[in-house]
Amino acid sequence: PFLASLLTHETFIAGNCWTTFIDDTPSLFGMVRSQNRAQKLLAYLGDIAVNGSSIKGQIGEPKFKGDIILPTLKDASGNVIDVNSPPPQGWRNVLLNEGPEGFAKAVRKYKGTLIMDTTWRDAHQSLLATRVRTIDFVNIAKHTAHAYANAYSLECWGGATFDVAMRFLYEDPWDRLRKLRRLVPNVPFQMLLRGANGVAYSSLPDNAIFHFCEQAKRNGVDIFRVFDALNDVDQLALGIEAVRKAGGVIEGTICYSGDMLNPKKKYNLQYYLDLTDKVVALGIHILGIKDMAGVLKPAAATLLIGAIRKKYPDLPIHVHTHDSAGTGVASMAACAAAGADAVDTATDSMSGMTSQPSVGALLASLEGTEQDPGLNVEHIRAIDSYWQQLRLLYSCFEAGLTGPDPEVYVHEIPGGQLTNLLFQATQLGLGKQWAETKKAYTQANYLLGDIVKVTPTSKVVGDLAQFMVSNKLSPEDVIERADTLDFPSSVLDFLQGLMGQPFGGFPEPLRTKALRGKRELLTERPGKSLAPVDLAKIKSELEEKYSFATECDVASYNMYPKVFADYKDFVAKYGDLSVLPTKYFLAKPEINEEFHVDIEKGKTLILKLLAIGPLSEQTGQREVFFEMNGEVRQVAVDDKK
Ligand code: 3PY
Ligand code: ZN
Repeated sequence: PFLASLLTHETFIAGNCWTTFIDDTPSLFGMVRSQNRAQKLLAYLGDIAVNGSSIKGQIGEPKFKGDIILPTLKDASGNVIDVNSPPPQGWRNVLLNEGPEGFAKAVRKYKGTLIMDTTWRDAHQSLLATRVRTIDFVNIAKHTAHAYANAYSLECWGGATFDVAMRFLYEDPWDRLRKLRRLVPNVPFQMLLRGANGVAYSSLPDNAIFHFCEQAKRNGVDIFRVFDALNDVDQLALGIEAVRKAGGVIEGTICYSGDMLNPKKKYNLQYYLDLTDKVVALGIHILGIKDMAGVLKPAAATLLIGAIRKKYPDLPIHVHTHDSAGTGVASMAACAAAGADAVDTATDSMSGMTSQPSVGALLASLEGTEQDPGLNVEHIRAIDSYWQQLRLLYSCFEAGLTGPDPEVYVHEIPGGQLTNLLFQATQLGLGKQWAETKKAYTQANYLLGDIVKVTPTSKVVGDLAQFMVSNKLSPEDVIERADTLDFPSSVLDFLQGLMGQPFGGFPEPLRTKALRGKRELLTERPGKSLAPVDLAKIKSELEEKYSFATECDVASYNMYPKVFADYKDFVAKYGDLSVLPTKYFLAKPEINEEFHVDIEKGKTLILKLLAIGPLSEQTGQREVFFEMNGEVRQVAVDDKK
């Protein structure tokens, strides 16, 4: 039966995607195992009907539960564009034809400033707790391939999305990547790689990072933005080598911190120029500048990009920012004018505040200049009409941001973390708590030596700040009592050197007092002392446990062993829920409301929730009745309330 499934499978017949075919097509094995996917889906829907959603971080139900209307794109003569027709050639075609070096040269030569759209990764990571699901990207993917055909790239993978997909959305991040890749052949896909940490929060053995990057490239990533949270060049070098070996475009990245315009601050122009020299020496295709907190003011942008451009006339520069202070558009326009080749924006309704600056606002700012990014404004707006609806569908993950926070220039909290900390403080119901958290964050940063703050070092500073708030500790208290305080483990990890070496060294006497001689201090990158993982052994163990495992599964397991195992258990119980429309993933349907789920290609379930039965005192369960393709089905559900 396996061979028959294989030989008759449409992808096999079409001869597409052969390299990832087995990874790509778990349904082959599903057919063999003949799981009852429909029954599993009903078990999930029944659980939601009785107990409500249990998705972490969800508050209430979506504001908008109507049908999502897809946009219509029109050509210059007003004719509707068939988005099923092949999209125009884009920068990915340049990459496929010319390779990473040729791509980098062509980007540098291009007159305008190109756009990377972050809507599929950083924008929802920063605004909606990374909760946007695969199905909602898939539904707009073909339109996006047409509208963003001249974009530098679409950021769609990596960062927190990998972890959150499995942990909270019960989705396979690799499946998302492959599905989108098939729908968007023309625009490069970009991911965020946390250097020697891959997409995890701490260093992994080197061979796990090499293996991960190989799978990422094979399954659809083109450009890898590689950074290290302390700008530790040894940590960066490892990630860069892994991308080179995988054949990806290396966007070697420096993280921007502090305020270059203030001569009293630690990170000045000379620091960034020296760092750029070291990163360029590693052999990169593109230089990334990552302003994760949105603290690169326009004048600093002009100075920094101008200086790097002067020193490296042929080096393509790509700048990332967040709009937390409200200055993102001005800063990106300044970068463009100073010679940046690409800058980051998000679709308008997913932009602003802790997300990236608005694409529409930047296009308007660059219109009529030499830096015009060459995107069709009407198409870009049409795509945004989709995201306006999606923002409301995901309203239950909003953190309640109401406007820009120029105080970011003081506390320097990265975009995603700012939203997170605000959400947590609001949940505690204390307005005062938020002001205290921000103040403590600033103090914690200085206690730790004014470090570069981005995942995972931003978590160290955040953890210390929360520790100070909840224990009512002043900075002086922390220093004085460091030898007796029970510090969060992330703080000890950082002080030990498990996240690399900070510029200017570790803070003393805090380090010695806090560690109390109990941990061995690291002076080299942590991955150097980690034994390689036995990839073949992990694969066979996973195969034994789940009867089937791919190289992508091995990579997921290496990054997050427990999260991966929990995800697999969830799927064994409820099936692959990535096919379920989001409103039914987050909330129960109305009684008798008909809805459709494309459970697999060519197989659609037509469903209705008919009734929720009374609570049985004996079993603690309720019977939930559905109509499925015209037949009544019932499931018994534990009432957890
Ligand atoms: C991540 O590492 O997820 C980030 O977005 C850092 O900015
Ligand atoms: Zn970011």
